[in-house]
Amino acid sequence: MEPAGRILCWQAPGLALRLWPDWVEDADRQLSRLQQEIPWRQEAIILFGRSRPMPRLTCWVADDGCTYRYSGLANEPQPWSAALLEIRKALETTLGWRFNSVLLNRYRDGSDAMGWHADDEPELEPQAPIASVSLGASRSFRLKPRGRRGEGAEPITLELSHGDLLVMDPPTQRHWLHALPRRLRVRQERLNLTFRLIRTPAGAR
Ligand SMILES: O=C(O)CCC(=O)C(=O)O
Repeated sequence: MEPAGRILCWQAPGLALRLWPDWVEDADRQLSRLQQEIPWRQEAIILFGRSRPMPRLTCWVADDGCTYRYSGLANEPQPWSAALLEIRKALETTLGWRFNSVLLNRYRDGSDAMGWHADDEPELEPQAPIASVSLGASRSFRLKPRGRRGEGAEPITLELSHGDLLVMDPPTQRHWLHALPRRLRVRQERLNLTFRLIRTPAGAR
C-alpha cells in the first residue's frame, strides 16, 4: 500500500485533516477478509438509564497491555488479524506512526450510525494522529467545532469512500467533534477502522 498521489487537506482553527482517497491497496479483498476474520459483536450502551444495543457492530484490537474504555465499556482486546497487520504496516509507511490499537466499526446499512463525540479519552496519546480507514459503502462523515477555539468555524462534511484514509491530526480531537449520521438510503455495509496510539511504556513512536 502506497500513498495515493493526491492528498486533500483541511485546516481550520483547532482542526487539521488529511485525506488520501483510494489509499487501501486491494480494498475489495481487505473488506471481505475483515468481514470474515473479525469477531464482530453488538455491544450494549446505557442511554438515559436504559441499556440499548449499539447501532453498529464493533471490535477492539490492541497490543498486549493496551486498555481502553469508551462509551462506558471496558474493552477486552482481540488479537491482530492478518489483514489488520497489513494495513497497520502500510500506515506506518505512509504516516511514520506505529499504532498499537484499532477500533473497528461495522455499519450494516445506513440505519447504523455513530453519534457526536471526540476521540479524546485520557488513555490516548494526544500528540498522535487518529488514522481512519474506510471500506465498503460511502458515508458522510461530519465534524463540528466545540468550545471557544472553534467559534466561527463552519461544520464540515466529508464523503468517505471505499479505500479512503482520513487522518485527524492533533489538536483536532480537543476542539472538534465528529459523527457518522444515519443515511437510510444506504443499503450496503461499511467498515471503519480507527487506528490509535494508547499511552503505554512500549507505545512510543
Ligand atoms: O465510522 C467512522 O467513520 C467514524 C468512526 C469514529 O468516529 C470512531 O471510531 O471514533
